[in-house]
Amino acid sequence: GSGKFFVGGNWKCNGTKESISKLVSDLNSAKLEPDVDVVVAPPFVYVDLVKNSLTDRIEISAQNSWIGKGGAFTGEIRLKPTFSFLARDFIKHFCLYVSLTISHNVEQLTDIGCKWVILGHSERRHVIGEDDQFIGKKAAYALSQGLGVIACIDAVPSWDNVVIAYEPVWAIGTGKVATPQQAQEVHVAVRDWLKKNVSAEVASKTRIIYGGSVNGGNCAELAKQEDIDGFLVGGASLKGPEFATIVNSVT
Ligand code: G2H
Repeated sequence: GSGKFFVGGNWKCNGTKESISKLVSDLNSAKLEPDVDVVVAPPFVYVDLVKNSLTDRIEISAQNSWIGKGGAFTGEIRLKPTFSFLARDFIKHFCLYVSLTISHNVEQLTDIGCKWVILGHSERRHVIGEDDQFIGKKAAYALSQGLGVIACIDAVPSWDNVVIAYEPVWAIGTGKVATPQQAQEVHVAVRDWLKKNVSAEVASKTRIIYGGSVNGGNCAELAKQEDIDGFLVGGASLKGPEFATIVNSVT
């Protein structure tokens, strides 16, 4: 695999103050392998609660961000990323998240302590109707923050904080997980794509993680695959002990 194992918990649109406080306290008391990057993405309304109560061992992600500066955009959330990239080619071919680190400028997300944002989730594309162009705009805004807009991803200024998640749409929230072989095959294809379109170095360093019905029972076999560098977990990330099992499946 590439780099440090990465496990993200995407809580999606779930939880109440009560259930989230319980989840946070379970995560705070869970024993987590030290050599794994662990990130959780709470619903926006609970980000502050989570930030203030969750151990610093776990970083916080947003589940979405607006395409530009703040202003008259009812219901949207702004950020100011240090970089991003236009992932159109990927988005066309794969069900994908782009996670990127955001800067220390005081914008809403950073103001409340978010370090990551998820962009391009298929639920936002298929259910909410975000298209490649709109997702591209979000990425373009990020790029406009002093970094220039790129139309192809070989101009990404830095890949150090980019994590790519492969999620077969039929496996999202369905309980049907990809076989380790199926996932491995696609991860290799994504890595090859990076190699051809970006560089061999980026291909070997970028973490490619799997998402889609990952749980405490199937994570170990998946984690053994050479090109699976971590997971993005939905349903099972709502249960603290099970999420910890997934974090600790690092091989
Ligand atoms: C797929 C996944 C979250 P679940 O979106 O990455 O959700 O694990 O519930 O299939």
